[in-house]
Amino acid sequence: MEPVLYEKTGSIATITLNRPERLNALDRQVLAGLSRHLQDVASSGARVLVIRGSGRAFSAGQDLQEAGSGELDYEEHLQAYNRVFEQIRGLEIPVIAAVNGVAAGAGMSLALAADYRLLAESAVMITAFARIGLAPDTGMTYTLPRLVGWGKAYELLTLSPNLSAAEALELGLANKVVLDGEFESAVTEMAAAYASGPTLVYGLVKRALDYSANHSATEVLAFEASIQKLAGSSNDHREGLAAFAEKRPPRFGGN
Ligand code: LHQ
Repeated sequence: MEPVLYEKTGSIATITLNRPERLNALDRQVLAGLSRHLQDVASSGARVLVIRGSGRAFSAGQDLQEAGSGELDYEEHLQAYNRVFEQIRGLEIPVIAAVNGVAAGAGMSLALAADYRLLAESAVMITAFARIGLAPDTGMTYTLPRLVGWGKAYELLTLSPNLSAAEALELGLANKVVLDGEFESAVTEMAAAYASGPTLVYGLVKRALDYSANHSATEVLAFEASIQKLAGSSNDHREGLAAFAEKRPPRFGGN
């Protein structure tokens, strides 16, 4: 069984972590597959990527059997995780984490690396690292405080509570929570909404938010002006103006 699946339907790409019997725990093979498929996505012409898990989990994080085998040099192993984080953050198209069940440790880190998190009502988020005597990794100390604030990030990384989907939503870790029975259709609907949007602009939004995370207001203003120049000469902007004038919904081509 392939540990990571890749599928492209129209302009929607989907990567599925596929070790359901291990709650989609991440090992070297999974990380290599994930990285390869993220590479495929970048050149596929897809306009949105969905990352999800098979079975009842999103991902339980690092495979603890592999971690316990004594074969891993953690610093070296983290390069594989870091590459995946950088690949997700480097994609210009929206990345939706479709969190169908538990997301723990580096599994939660992957969900936080995505641009939009859609959770099933029964999903659970657990930072998990400190529970097994580990420090956070895979970008969680970058994403988590930016999503929930410094103090809450400290609390979640030290006490490692099981966060329900409702709690995740309240904290800003989830963008949307839907009933378990409506999860599949909600994922498809959200992916389709992004895939028919002004994809070029979505890429610029991602760059601008990344940029604003560590630049001054003056620098951010200049960056905004530079990307607006790009957006302003896009087909989608022309289409947006035409649709407004003609009082009809826009048909964005993503360019
Ligand atoms: C698993 C796992 C798993 C293997 C469930 N591995 N089998 C770390 C080290 C090195 C460098 C890089 O970075 C990292 C980062 C990290 O990700 S550290 C955090 C690692 N993850 C965890 O500590 C979470 C461990 N799992 C759990 O605490 C529970 O399984 C959760 C809360 C996720 C789910 O609990 P349950 O719903 O009660 O399921 P379960 O525990 O019964 O798990 C089902 C099966 O999946 C079970 O196998 P079995 O043969 O007994 O049916 C588990 O052993 C297996 N499994 N997580 N990470």
